[in-house]
Amino acid sequence: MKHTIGIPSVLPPHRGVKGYADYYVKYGQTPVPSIPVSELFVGKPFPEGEHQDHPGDYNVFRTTDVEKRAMEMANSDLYESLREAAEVQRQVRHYTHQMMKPGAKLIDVCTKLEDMNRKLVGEDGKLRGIGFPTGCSLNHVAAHYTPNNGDDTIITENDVCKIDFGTQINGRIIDCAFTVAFQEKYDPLLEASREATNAGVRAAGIDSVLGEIGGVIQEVMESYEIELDGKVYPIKPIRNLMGHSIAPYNIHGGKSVPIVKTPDRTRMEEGEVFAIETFASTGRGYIEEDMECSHYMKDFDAPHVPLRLTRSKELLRHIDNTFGTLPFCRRWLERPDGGSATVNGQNGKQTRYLGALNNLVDCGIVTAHPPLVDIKGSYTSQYEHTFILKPTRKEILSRGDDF
Ligand code: 57R
Ligand code: CO
Repeated sequence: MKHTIGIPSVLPPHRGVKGYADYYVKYGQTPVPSIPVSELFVGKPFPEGEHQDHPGDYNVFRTTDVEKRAMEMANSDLYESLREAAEVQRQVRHYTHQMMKPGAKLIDVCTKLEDMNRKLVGEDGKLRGIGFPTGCSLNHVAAHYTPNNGDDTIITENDVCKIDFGTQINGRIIDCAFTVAFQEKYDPLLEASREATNAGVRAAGIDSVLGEIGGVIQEVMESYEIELDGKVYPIKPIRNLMGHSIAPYNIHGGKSVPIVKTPDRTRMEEGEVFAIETFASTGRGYIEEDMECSHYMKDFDAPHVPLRLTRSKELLRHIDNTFGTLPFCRRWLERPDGGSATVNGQNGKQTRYLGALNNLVDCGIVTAHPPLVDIKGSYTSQYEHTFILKPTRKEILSRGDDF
């Protein structure tokens, strides 16, 4: 097969992305990626994301300001970690697009995606690895679904699937998401969240007001409608789901970016990293928790509670060593490596751990994050990008030729 840069040599089998080229072949990567991204850029800088100016007249001075430019030079190590993680994400995304066909088993998609993520990032315990479990939520399920072992769900022609995954280096997490569908009728639903996310990202910058970004997102989202089986539905933002700031080893860094207009006057600040994600729905535009839980996370400010049960103590030690405060899922605990080969070798598998896990949840050390669902019969879509507010400009780290 000949690989021409810029012309897709592989077309996506689904409708959620603009198309993609195996652009990374120009960096020396194999068509099916196999080389850790760090090895592709020895002695060279990692590719940059998309740069945009900070919006607002009051920010115009930044692009040329000597002091702001000097600060940016001083931060290059941080930007290199983020850019490397973002390049891993783009390559994992390209690999994933090819797997998303009707008939694919979701647990296989997630396992292959995660194994590729581990390989390309060069998994090394908590220093570099997966950022959080791979979401592959279907239809009315908006977020926080990944299969537990024994779940044989297969993606079908009629499904709308949100792939949401993370990569981290030195605790710096890149978080991105896109939606997969196979039927043309879903295009407006996908476009609504793709364009709303892009509008939210464009409106974001130093001193942007969070509640106003929500207004921009809402306006774009609500300009869409969709006809499904003869009925026209307005497309709504899911008003209780939000984008979020990202801090080191903390996927939810403390600030939330609403996707509807709110009175929140909190502002974005220089240096912050944000993930803007928008969710479009044909349902009520409001989620609640439902179904079996797969996602868990140790609380960033977990209290130090003396544990009575040996099994709980041992599981907590395993979580501390393997994941720290990064989210994890049940599938990972049940791998031979318990979630990390560098930390546990092939002797990390947790067995009969569910009681201990529930005990850690009851003690307030670990939080359970069950799937978040809109009403049954509805469809939801999601797109998400991670960006950093650098002193002179913002950089949309996760931007690729796919979305
Ligand atoms: O993107 C425990 C995870 N994230 C995995 C990923 O915020 C994340 O609006 C968090 O595993 C935890 C939100 N929640 C309301 C119910 C308050 C969500 C939006 C979805 C998601 C998964 C997310 C959120 N916050 N951080 C990443
Ligand atoms: Co996110």
